This record gives sequence, structure tokens and C-alpha cells, in this order.
Amino acid sequence: MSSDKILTDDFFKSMFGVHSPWLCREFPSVAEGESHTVLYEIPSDGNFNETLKPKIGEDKWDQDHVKLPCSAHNVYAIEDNDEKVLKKWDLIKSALSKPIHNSQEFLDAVLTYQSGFKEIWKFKALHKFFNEYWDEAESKKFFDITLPEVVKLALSLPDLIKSPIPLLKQGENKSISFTQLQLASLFANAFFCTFPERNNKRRDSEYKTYPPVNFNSLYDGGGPKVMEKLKCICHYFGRIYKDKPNGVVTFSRHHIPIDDCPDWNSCSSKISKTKLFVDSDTLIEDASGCIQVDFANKYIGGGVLRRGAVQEEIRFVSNPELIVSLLFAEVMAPTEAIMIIGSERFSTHSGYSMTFKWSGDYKDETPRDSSGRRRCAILALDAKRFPKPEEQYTKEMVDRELNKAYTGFSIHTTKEVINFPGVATGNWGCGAFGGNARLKSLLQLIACVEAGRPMAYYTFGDVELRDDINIIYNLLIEYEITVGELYKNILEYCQADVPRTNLYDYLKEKVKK
Ligand code: AR6
Repeated sequence: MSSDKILTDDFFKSMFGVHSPWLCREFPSVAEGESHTVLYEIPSDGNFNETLKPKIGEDKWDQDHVKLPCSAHNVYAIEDNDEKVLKKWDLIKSALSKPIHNSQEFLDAVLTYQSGFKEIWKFKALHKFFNEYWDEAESKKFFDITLPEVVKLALSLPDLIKSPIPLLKQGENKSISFTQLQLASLFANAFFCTFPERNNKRRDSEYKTYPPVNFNSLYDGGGPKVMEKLKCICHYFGRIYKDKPNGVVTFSRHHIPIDDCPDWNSCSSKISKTKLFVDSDTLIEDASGCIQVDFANKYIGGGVLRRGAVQEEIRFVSNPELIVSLLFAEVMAPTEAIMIIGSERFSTHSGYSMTFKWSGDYKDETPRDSSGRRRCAILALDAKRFPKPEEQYTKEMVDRELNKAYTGFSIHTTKEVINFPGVATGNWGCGAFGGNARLKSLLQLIACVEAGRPMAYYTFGDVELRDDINIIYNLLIEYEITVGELYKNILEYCQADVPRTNLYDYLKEKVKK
């Protein structure tokens, strides 16, 4: 199946009986409420071409909100005089307002307001990137033209964000909507490492259950993956200062109490309820119109600000607005997922992991919904890591992965039998996390059936896996197998003393019996 085929309306019509999922129904539009914080004034005329005004609120400096670097509460005492406290933001403004011509001056500026790290931060990777790795002319252009604009963007934070950003904590069902410009300013602040207490994950830090968001670990990293990620980031800045994005992005945290997850044993829906499309060529990010799964870490973003460069990290540097989620998303619990609607893709890439490379600009033509968001939904789902593969074959682990997938796939579902958009996924948990793709594909299929969503599965070039999944799926349909029956058979397989290479052969035998 060629990749352009999946994008056409005719394709969706033939596969799922409807036109492109996004033409079917939108996700709920952005509306301020108890569980949805909107950081801008929603335009009453639906015109998203004008710059959206920030919502005015009261600065909060507490355990429920992001502590912004520009907050009046962000203060420091001058040496030898604890009585006299000064505003950190003034220090940041003065450090960043001086000309910065190279990476050493960048580090010096940062250390002015992050003085506790003077002996620790060296920004080796940043020096290497600008002095050796990147084209000399590009580096010069960056410091001469782009960086002063990034400084402006960072320092405009108090003008762009005027109401508090809630933390999306464990156990909450909450959303936050930002303008893309607000996200760009937050991103620029992370780039300049201005967020208080957000440098490293320290055991005694109040943010120990949040990912660090300042970029210092990236700058002190090393290797070609970090260099290529820096290209993506510089490219993003180069784009947005020239052409300010004016859309909206929503971040939603979804939690289901474990007792509200399905009793998988007794689920009577037939597998045939979910239409399945399997393809080996397409990448998840190209499955427009679907909910695109991010093979996440429980700390969203995983190694994006360190050395990681697999599916999640590549997605986050291609769509840098996703990185801002590290600022407010607490570590995910087993029945939680995070959905991001509306982020824009700015870069393309080639390769993967060690061979990952930024390969150029990406013009995102994804249409917007009625709330001004790109019609792109990315679902962060963290699989369980199995350093010893045998550990995934237990009831506890099968249930954990089923419940996690169901939590994500059931976001914004209605009571309708089939919900659109469908889920675009693939070998979730089967790369860095060591899971088995034949097992994970079936667990995700089961979760899709219960959530009532169609599923597109992308095997990342593995033609044999594509064909095997199609064969087993067709057999499950032919024999009218239910979710409960498939679940029981999978658990039997887990308990059986058989080699772990033949789940599908085992199931074929069982189903036929
Ligand atoms: N489209 C479709 N399939 C893909 C794509 C893509 N764009 N990229 C990779 N695959 P992995 P995990 C396939 O290892 O095992 C990160 O650090 C490919 O077969 O990224 O869930 C996170 O932050 C690949 O082997 O996901 C977590 O810490 C497989 O998907 C951790 O890795 C799994 O991709 C998650 O590891």
C-alpha cells in the first residue's frame, strides 16, 4: 500500500466506510472550564488570523502551577545580604540583552542567572555544534540574526503569558490550551535555561516527578544525535521569528481509575468491530487524520533533552511545541495518557537513532479545526520497559499494557459503536523498551476494539510482521473471536511453556479448535 493512498478520502471511504476521519467529527473545541485552562482570549468571531490576546490572571507561585521565570516571586538574595532580594527576571533580562556572538558568550549569559552551576555546566555539545559541527555561515547567521529574535521571544514571556499555567498532575483529567506564540516563548525560555528549579531531576526537588525542562542537559550531552537535535531546534527558531505562528495547541491529561478499565476476560465485543489497516512503508507521523501514538516514556519526552533519538524524541524535535509539555506534565501513572492536539511540524529527518539526521524544512499543511488547532492529535503512551523480555508474558503485564492503551485510545470517545479518528500506531514498546511486536499489536487491537476506534498499524519496514498481523487478524474475524476469548488465549500462551517466538502459531491452533 503506497503511503499517499492512506491520505486520500477514497481510501478512508473504502477502509472505514467514512471519509477522512477529520471530516467526520472534531475533537471537542477549546472552551474554558474547570478542567480546561485557556491561556488566551478565545476569539468570539472564530478568527485565528489575528494575534490572540493573552488571558489576564493572577501570578501564582505555588505547588499547583508552573513557576515562571518572570514571576515577581522569582527572587534571589545578593551575596552577604540576605535581606535584600532582587528579581531574577531583571537579571535574566540584563544577561540576555547583551550581545551574544558565540556559544561561550551564550554560556556566560546563562551562568549569570544560573550561577550555582558555574563549575558544573560546560555546554560542550553547544560549543562543538556551533564551532565545529554546523556550517560556519549558518552558525554566524544564527548568532547575528536568529538569536537576538529568540531573546526577544523569551523576554516577551510576561507579555504573552499573563495567567498561571496549572501543572497537569497525576490522577487529573485536565487540559491546557496555549497559542503557538505562547509555546514559542516558553520554549525559548527553556532554551535559555531560565526556569527555576527545572535543570535536573533531584531527589529533594519539588519537581522530582517532572521531567527537567531547561536545555542544559542537551548542551552538556554529546554525539551526533545531540548535534542533529540542535539543528532541529535552531531551524524552528529560524522559522518562527520570520513567520509567527498564530494557531492553538491543547495538551490534555487523561486518567481512568483502574476499576473503570474493562474486565478484559468478559468483554464480548467481536474483534471484527475494529477495522484494521496494516502497512510497512508509512511512518506514524505521516498518517494524517489519525490519532498518532507517541511511543513515550512515563516522563514525557523521554531523552529528548539528552541523548535519545528514537520515535518519541524524533517526534518532539520535529514538532518542538511538544517539548513544552515537559514543563507541566507530571510522570504518567499506569492508567494515564497525554494527548496533544494542534502541534505543528517544522522539520523533516532521515535515519533513526544513531543515524538520525535533520534533513530540512517541513511545511505543515495540516488544516486547522474550528479552535485554530492543526488537525494533528498525538497521543503519548508509555509502554512498560522489559529488560528481560520474558517478563512481559504475565497477566499483570498484559493487563498493564491493555489498560494503558485503552486509557489513551478512549480519550474523547462517545457511546457510538465506532469512533473516529482511528489510531495510528505500530511497534509500541518494542524498540528501546524490549517488548514483542506480535503481542503488542494484538493488545493494541483489543484496546481499540473496546474503545471503538479503527486502527492503522505501521510496521516500520517489517514486511513479514505486516503480513503476519493481517493473517492473524483475518483469522480472528473469520472465527468471530471476541475480545474476551482472545485475551484468555493470550494469557494461556503466557502461562504455557513454549518458545516465545510463535504467539501467532499458538493462537491459530487455538482459534481453529
Ligand atoms: N513510525 C512507525 N514506527 C516507528 C517509528 C515511526 N516513526 N519510529 C519507530 N518505529 P521506540 P519504545 C517503530 O524504541 O520501545 C524513547 O526514549 C520501530 O520498530 O522509540 O516504546 C521514549 O522516550 C521501533 O523499534 O519505542 C521511551 O523512553 C519501535 O517503533 C522509549 O524510547 C519502537 O520505537 C520507548 O521505547
